[in-house]
Amino acid sequence: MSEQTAIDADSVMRTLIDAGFGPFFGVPCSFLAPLVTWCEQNAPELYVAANNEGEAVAMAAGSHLAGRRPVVMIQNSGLGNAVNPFTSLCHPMRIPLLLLVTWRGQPGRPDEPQHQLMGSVTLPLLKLMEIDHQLMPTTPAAFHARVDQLADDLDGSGRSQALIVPGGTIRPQPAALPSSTLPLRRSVIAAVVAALPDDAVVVATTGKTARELEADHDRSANLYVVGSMGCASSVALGIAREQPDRAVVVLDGDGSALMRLEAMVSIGAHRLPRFVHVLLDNGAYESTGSQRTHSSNVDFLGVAKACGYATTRTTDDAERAAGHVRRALAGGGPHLIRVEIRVGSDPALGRPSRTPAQVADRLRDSLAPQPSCLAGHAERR
Ligand SMILES: Cc1ncc(C[n+]2csc(CCOP(=O)(O)OP(=O)(O)O)c2C)c(N)n1
Repeated sequence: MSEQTAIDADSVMRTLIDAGFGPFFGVPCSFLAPLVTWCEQNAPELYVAANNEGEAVAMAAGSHLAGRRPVVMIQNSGLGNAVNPFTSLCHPMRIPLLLLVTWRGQPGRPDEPQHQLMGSVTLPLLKLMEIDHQLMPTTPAAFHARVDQLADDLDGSGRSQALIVPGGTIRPQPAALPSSTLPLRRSVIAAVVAALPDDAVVVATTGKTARELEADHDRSANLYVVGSMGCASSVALGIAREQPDRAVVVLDGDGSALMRLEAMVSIGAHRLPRFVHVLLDNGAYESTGSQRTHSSNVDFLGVAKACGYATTRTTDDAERAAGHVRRALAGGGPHLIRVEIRVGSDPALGRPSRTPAQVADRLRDSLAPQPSCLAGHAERR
């Protein structure tokens, strides 16, 4: 789809609002960024930022019960997070929602490996969940006609309906970025990595964090959690439980941490001495267009303490962050180090050159007991 055939965010949003739709519950995808930007600029009260897609569906369900005609705007990757509230909340209660679902990994169009499987099962998955779906029209007139029809169908059927949004469907909308003197994520990552011993495992969250770590500091004990947003700290916990003497460092984002805040409960409960959770907090989902997260409303240090983290630190300085990491590695964890950073990255930032499976194999090899350790183990037995 070329930009000439793309529909503009203003037409989309005004048509939906005029037809009585709203509020709009969502988690960003870069394909939907212009719609979120439109809301932030024109009607901030109409956009409700959810922390994960299941929460977006549940809030929308409540909104429908309260007499509104809500819309859920999500990436197809997040359909995975939304299956339960669709199948066991909206379906039994006959709560019809309008969804705008992006189509990352659309068959026949190049995309990242983490989108490939969900891209090919998106339409069958919607069908299995009894959610009718069609491609989003790309002209204002066709969109208008479709929305009128959808409004009637939703009211009459009790079944949710989805408009599928392939890349390039919605014309880009420029978003203003706040100016700031905070450090960039890239410089914090550099300082933290320089503070680590060679055998430290570094697990990076999805989006630009993983991409910057790979671009600047690729090493065999790194794991780039390019998909499953929010799961990086849980993957790291699974590793650290098996090798509690090894330094395990998570490079997390605020949006990622908020998507699965429950991970902090398990991390706190495990009391692993050399587990270091570095939270790179830019207050935004930078990787999808810098939409605001709820981070400014969240006391991450307070949450971590309440969950049982042994130490919590916050800083807005890369070298101080590295100092906190060095001290944390002496033990007594788990540790949370929140680093305030600003939005910003190299527009030419690359994509991982190895496949996720190659990266996983390489990490598995570097975590495997070395022959000399095995020999020692055998002697002790
Ligand atoms: C389940 C799911 N929902 C949405 C996305 C789209 N997505 C990719 S990266 C990202 C933003 C991550 O934000 P944060 O962790 O704060 O890191 P930042 O991009 O700011 O570095 C989003 C929303 C996704 N990959 N998976």
